[in-house]
Amino acid sequence: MFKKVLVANRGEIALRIVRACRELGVASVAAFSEADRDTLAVREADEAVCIGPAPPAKSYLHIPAVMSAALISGCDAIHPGYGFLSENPYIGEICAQLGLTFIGPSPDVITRMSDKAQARKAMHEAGLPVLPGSEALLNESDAREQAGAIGYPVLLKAVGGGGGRGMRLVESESDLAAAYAVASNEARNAFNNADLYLEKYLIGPRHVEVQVLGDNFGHIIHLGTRDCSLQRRHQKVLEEAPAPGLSDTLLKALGTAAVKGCKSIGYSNAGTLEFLVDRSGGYYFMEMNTRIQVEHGVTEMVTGVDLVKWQIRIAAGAILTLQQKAIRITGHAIECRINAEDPAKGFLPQAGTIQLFLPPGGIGVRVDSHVYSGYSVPTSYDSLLGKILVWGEDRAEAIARMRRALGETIIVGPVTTIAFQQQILAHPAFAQAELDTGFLPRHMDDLVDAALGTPLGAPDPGSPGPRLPVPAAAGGQ
Ligand code: MV4
Repeated sequence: MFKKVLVANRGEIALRIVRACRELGVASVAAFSEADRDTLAVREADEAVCIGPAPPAKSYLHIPAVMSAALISGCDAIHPGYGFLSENPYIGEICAQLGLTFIGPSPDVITRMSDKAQARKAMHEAGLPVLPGSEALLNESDAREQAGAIGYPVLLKAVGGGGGRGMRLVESESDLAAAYAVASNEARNAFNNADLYLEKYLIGPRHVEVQVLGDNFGHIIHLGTRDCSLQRRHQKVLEEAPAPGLSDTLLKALGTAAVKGCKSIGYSNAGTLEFLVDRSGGYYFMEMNTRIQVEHGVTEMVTGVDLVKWQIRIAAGAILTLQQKAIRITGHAIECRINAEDPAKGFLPQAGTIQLFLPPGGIGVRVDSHVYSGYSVPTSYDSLLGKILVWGEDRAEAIARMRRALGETIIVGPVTTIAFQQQILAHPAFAQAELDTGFLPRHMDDLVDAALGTPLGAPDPGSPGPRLPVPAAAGGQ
C-alpha cells in the first residue's frame, strides 16, 4: 500500500479522497490553491501544500506545481479526483517518470478514450451497440457526404471531449455548413482540437451509465447503472441508482456490455461507460469517462462498495477480490447536487459567505460537502457546494427521504439550488420516473416558478416545521 497520497483536487471530492486514505491507513497531502486554504480537505488531510493562486491554470492544472508538491511532501501516489488533471493523458506518464503512481487507468487507455470518435470505434469493434455515425471528419464536404448516408437529423460532436461542448444538431443538409463551422470553432476553443464526428440524433433519450472497476490483472466487474438524464446545459442536477424502469434484461445487457468493452481495451481502475437508452430499450455506447465521477456515491449506496478506496488499492497493485456475483444492487439511491446558483437568475453562480450550514441527517442520508458555517464560496471554481445522497428500500422511499433531507437542510448566505431540487422531487412526472434528457427543459419554467414560491432553506411545504432563529453571523469551526 502507498505511504502517502497527494490529493490533486479541491472541494468535496478532495475531502472524499482524504477520507478514503484515512480509512486505509494511508497518509494524505492536500494540494490547495490560495483560495482554498480554509477548506475541509486541507483541515482533514495529514498535510497540506499550497500549489499556487486561485486560477486553476496556476494551481490545480499547473503540472509542475502539482508534481513538486507530491515530491517535496514525500508522496508515492497522486489521486486526481474528477476534472482538472484527471483525464490528462500526460499525467500518468509524468508520474511514472518521477516514480509516482497515478491513481487511475494507464496513460494509453486515457489517451484512447479521450478521443471520442476513437472510443466509439473501439467499443463498436468490441461488439457494443453504437448509433450510426462516422469517424473523425476530414472537412465540411466529408461531413455532408456522411450525414447524407446516416440520414438527418444528425449531431456533430467534438472528437476532443464530451459534455456537450462543440456539439451541434443538424436537422437538414441546408444547416450543415453553418453548424460545422460553429461546432468546429467551439471544439477548438474548448479542447484545442477542432475535429468533429457525426452521430445519428436520438430524440429524447435517457442517459444511463455503468460503473466499472478493473484491476491491473485483467479482472473487471460492473457495479450497475445510474440514470443521469436530469441535466441542465449538460450539467447533471440529480442522479439515481439503479436507472429506474429498465427491464432486468436491459440492465444485465448494459453491465455485460460495459465489462466486455473494458476487457477489450485493458481497462483498470474506476471508470464509467455512458449509454443513450431509447424508449424501446435500445442502448448505444456514447463515451467513456476514465475517472471517478461526481455521482459515484449513489452506486456506493446501492452496492456497499467504497469506490475510492478500491481506486487506491487497485493502483497500489491489489487484486480486485470483489466478484461480479457478489455485487448485489440493494434498494435505491438518489443524489441531489447542491449548487451556489440562483434559479431565478438563470442559475447565475453565487459567491459569498455561508453564514450558517445545517446539514441533514438521519437514516439513509449521506452528505458529501466541503463547506461549513463561516466558509466563503470562492468565485474561481464551479458552484458545487456539496451533494446530498439518500438510500431507500425502493425509489418511493428514496424520494420521500430526499424531500425530508432537503427540507432539513439550511444554508444561509448564497442562494442555492435546494428549492429547485425540491420541486423536481415533488413533480408527478419525476415520481413516475418519466426520465429523459428532455425532462428539465420541458418542466423548467414550472420548476423555477414553484421553487421561487418556497422560501430558500424552508422545510418541505408538506411538512411545516419550526423555523430556527438565524444568527446575524455564525463563526467558523
Ligand atoms: C446525443 C444525444 C442524442 N443523440 N447523441 C449531450 C452531452 C454529450 N455527452 C452527448 N449528449 C447527447 N448526445 C445522440 N446521438 C443527446 C445528447 C444530449 C444529452 C445527453 C445526456 C444527457 C443530457 C443531454 C441533453 C441534451 C442532449
